[in-house]
This record gives sequence, structure tokens and C-alpha cells, in this order.
Amino acid sequence: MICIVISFFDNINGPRPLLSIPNTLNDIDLNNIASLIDKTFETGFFIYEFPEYKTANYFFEIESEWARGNKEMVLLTIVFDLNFDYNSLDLQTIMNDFINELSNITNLFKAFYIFDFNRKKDNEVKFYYEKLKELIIDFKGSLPKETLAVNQNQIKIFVFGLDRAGKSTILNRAKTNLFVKTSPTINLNIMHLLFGNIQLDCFDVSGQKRYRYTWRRFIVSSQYLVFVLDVNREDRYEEAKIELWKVLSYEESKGIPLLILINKTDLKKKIDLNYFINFLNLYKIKDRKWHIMSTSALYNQGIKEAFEYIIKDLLSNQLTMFSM
Ligand SMILES: Nc1nc2c(ncn2[C@@H]2O[C@H](COP(=O)(O)OP(=O)(O)OP(=O)(O)O)[C@@H](O)[C@H]2O)c(=O)[nH]1
Ligand SMILES: [Mg+2]
Repeated sequence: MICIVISFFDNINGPRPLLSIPNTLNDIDLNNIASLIDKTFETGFFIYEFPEYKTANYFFEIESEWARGNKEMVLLTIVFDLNFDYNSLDLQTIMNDFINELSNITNLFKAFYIFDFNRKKDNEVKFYYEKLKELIIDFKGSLPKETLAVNQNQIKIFVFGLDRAGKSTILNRAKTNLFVKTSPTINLNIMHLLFGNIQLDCFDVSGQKRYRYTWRRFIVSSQYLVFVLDVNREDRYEEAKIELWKVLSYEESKGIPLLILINKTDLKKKIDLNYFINFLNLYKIKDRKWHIMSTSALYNQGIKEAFEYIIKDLLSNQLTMFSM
């Protein structure tokens, strides 16, 4: 999949793209996609093929207090590579379900006024625009794997570590820039983070003992492993080390690079990363690249840097692959 585009019918300018996730197409392509609104008169699903890519579209309406006729006319488009075979998927149902979800959100129509000179300063307009963006990111992340077959912009990350290490808090911080109070994760939570054009699908597993046996099956096809350790729980260092090495020994994890995050640094005066390199026997890792960093999700330290590091590392690998 190349991207997902939302377009709408602007009363003054006609069909217009509102947002694209990720932002991979140029303005001409985006306008061409938006103009598909003119090709249809009825709400519903349709396929359209451009010379360079294919699109699956759903034209629908959203109740709106601000629009003429009290409705925004909206087009949801999934853009695929030309070699994508959509016959195997029930895209119509998938898109329809998502649109039903959108239609149930009161005031979502305000998102469509982000370009409106008179309204764009309205905080609610910004709020609903951001909300819509989040929903599209989540929708993209929830699409069946087949749709992602040739997507270099989507990266799966496996985040593990003991319970209460701070995995979910770190991911929430990275996603919203806020310190979010978490509940213990049950089984698995998938968090979609967007950095520029790159989407990270973070598989945030539960660290509780009774769920650890499930980790193995979530590792498959990950491109990065992130291990989180609570620096304040010295009594659990040994347990953490055992779990880390268990994952490193799995066939499924072979060769996948590892980032270790020593978290909750706000609770310690001094952090010596060398201590953890030695304690965790990191120098014994020979079958993959590894790196260690410290973070505080509470103070928002090191979080952005950690994800930037992962992306940079993966991109530099891609570049070396291309130049080979
Ligand atoms: N002081 C401090 N507390 C943190 C930090 N990160 C997380 N916490 C707290 O640690 C507790 C556990 O955080 P979670 O993110 O739920 O931990 P988790 O690793 O996802 O745990 P499970 O889902 O049970 O595996 C919560 O009370 C967080 O608020 C941090 O950087 N500093
Ligand atoms: Mg959690």
C-alpha cells in the first residue's frame, strides 16, 4: 500500500485533498485522487486505476452543521501499487466499517475546515483534524497484512520487557508527547506511531509472567526489537536479563537488531550504561546489531531520540542494501 487519502468537497474550491497518511504522494497526485469525487454521484465503494497506481475508494457523507445541505461529502481512498491484487480482500467491508466508525463521532465535520480562513484558528477545528489523522493512522495499521505487501514505509517493532518496565508509557509518550497513565497491558496492544513518512507499528506486549509465553508469536516479521528495563528495580534485573536472553535465543528473533532502553532514569541520580552492557552480557550478542540508551517517559527524556535512532538505523541499512 502506498498511502491513505481523505478528500472532501470544498464549497469554494471543489474536490480537495484533506490529508494523506503517510504523505507520500505529490500535490498533483493528491488532487487527481480528490477529483475522483467528481466521477461519482452515489455514495459507496468503487475502484479506480491511474497509470501509476490503483485506488480503492469509498464516497460517503458526514453530518455537518457548517456545510450546505448539512453534509460534508467525503472520499476515503486507499492507494496501492499497480501490482496489488485487491480481489482477494473485502476492502469494501473494511472501508465501510471504518466509515461507520467515523460517522459516529460528533463534530468530526469540523476537521474539514482546517483550510477555512475564518475557522482554522478555532481550536476545535484543529482538534478534530488531529483526531481524524489519528483515526486514519490507526485504520492503516489495522488493515490486513496483504495490503502492506510492498510497503517500505511501514516498520514492525516488537517492544518487550518485564511488567511495569514502562513500555506502554514510552509508546504513549512517543505518540502523543504526553505522559499518559497506563493500565497493565493485557496480552498485546499495537500502537501506531508516525514519523514523517514512516509508520512504526509497535507491538507492545504484556510483561506479566502469564503472558510471556505469547511473545514469541508476535516477534515474527519484526524489523526491530526494543527491550525496556526499569532502572529502579534492581531486584528484578536478573529476571529481566533472563527474559531478554530468552527472546534473543528464539529462532523468530534471529538477526533482528535490538535497542535496549534503560527507563525511569528520573528515579536514579546517576546512570551508568556500561554497567548494563556488562550485566546484561550485551557484548556476547554476535548475531545482530544492538544499542543501549536511557529514557525517562516521565520527564520525556530520550524517547524521541530512541525512535529516531531506530528509523535512522533502518534507513541506513536500506541505503546500503540499495547500493550493493
Ligand atoms: N518515574 C517513572 N515512572 C514511569 C516511567 N515510565 C513508566 N512509568 C510508570 O511505570 C508504571 C508502569 O508503566 P507501563 O508503561 O504500564 O509499563 P509496561 O511495561 O507497559 O507494563 P505491562 O503492560 O504490565 O507489561 C506506570 O505507573 C508508569 O506511570 C518513567 O520514565 N519514570
Ligand atoms: Mg504495557
